[in-house]
Amino acid sequence: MCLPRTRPVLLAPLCICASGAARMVSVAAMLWMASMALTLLVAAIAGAAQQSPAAGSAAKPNFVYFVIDELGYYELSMMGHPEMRTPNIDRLAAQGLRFTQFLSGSSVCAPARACLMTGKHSGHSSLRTNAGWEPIRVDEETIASVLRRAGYTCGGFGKWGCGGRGTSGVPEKHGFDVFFGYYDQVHAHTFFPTYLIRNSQEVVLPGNTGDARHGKTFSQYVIFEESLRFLRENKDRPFFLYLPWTPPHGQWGIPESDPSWQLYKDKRWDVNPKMEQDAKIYAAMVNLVDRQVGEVLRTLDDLGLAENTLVLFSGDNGGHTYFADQDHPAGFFAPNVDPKSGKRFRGGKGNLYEGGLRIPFIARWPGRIQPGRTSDHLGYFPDILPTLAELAGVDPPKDIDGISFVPVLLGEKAGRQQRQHEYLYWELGGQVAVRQGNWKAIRPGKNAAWELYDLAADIEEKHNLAAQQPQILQRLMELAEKAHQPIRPGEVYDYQLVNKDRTIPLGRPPEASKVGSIPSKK
Ligand SMILES: [Ca+2]
Repeated sequence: MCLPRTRPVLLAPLCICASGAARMVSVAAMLWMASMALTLLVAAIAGAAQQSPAAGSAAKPNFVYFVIDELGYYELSMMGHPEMRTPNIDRLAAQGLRFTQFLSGSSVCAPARACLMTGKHSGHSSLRTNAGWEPIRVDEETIASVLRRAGYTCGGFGKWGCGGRGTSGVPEKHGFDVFFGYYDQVHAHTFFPTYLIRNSQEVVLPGNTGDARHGKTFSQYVIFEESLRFLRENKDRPFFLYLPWTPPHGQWGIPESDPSWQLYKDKRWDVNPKMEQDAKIYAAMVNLVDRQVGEVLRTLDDLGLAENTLVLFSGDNGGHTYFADQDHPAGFFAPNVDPKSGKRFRGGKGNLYEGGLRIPFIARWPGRIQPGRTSDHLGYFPDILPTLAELAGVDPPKDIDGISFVPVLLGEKAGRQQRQHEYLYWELGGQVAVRQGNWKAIRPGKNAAWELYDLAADIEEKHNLAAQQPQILQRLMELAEKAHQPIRPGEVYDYQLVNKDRTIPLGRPPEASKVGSIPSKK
């Protein structure tokens, strides 16, 4: 900062060095120059220190990432959805870049989150089922542990899903300075738990009795307030704020006084009456999330952080066909149906057709990402880790499958071309899918025949080309075989603790058929 002011002064003594009388001046000038050189050296060292990860340079961008549980590709008002009201998310997209084919790492919560956090696809990840308590391995790097190496403070607020308490997957052992909310996904099946968890310690929510749908303390309000508190407390250092919020995932319960509930409680829909209340709460929760997204963005503005913060927004898996019936086979809110064209991504949450994988994905960074655009870049959850690592100036782990999409975000300013995936890969139970360019091969079940689709011509995956294009199918099947490695799972250290979070918050033992297996010590 002081260099421009000192330079003219430095030049003046040098100009009068011609005479003997000036020699004294010359010696003085040399001494002065030496002292200046020392000053500059100290300044340079100080500057370097400021840019070092440990010192936390203001030049490093902050990251805020909203991952909204179950939010479907078309469940935003900007996509033309007739019922959802999402003005703040719509504005976020208008100020940034919306991706049209950014895909989840899996089509259910936990495996998707494992791919997101570790940068690996589901043929390499350590967590591939959706039991909800299963852990990633203790030695695995995550987005948070990588960013922490770059000097970031990392906070997570919401639903973790990469390892219950008492396992090798707890977030505070994977780079998070603080994680507050639900660790086990079954715990997250109620918005009125008796407690939430902060860094593996229980935090009691006053007035909740264990009733899954009613209570005095609505967890999302508390999680939201903690999210904002983290922002304010860490405004002066580079941070990663991870917001895997649970709404609009069920079970559905919302405070009667909530403003978003007021918008929907009197709706008269032709939904199955048994599901009407839940459907209204679902829609209210989408609006509630939007309100809270708006609050976070306002807080970034108020703290003067918006310009130096990359905000990412996505769902976690493809839209669920919630509240489906005979009249609404694609789900009452049709999360995978384009309201404008009527075209539908096939399937939904739980399978590997496009409906299970397509998620809304938005990136905003004022001054860095050109606003108001869409991108058809083909990417998925494993790409987030290397992207944030590159922007933070730190090397990602070598064993990841993701590819940084910084050139897509920054355009020419990135200074290089975007690398593309040779292929993308998914597995879930007996299902397998592999995509190369616009070709997608899918085996929808363990004993099912392989199918092949050309997504450029057939986004609805209606025309199976397996018989017409056997060579292409063969190539994709070989890629799938190459991509799969046997799972190396994490460890459970305390079975009692794992079980506690799956049962006590609900006030009753979970139904095995609904929540998956419960671990027991062998
Ligand atoms: Ca989910």
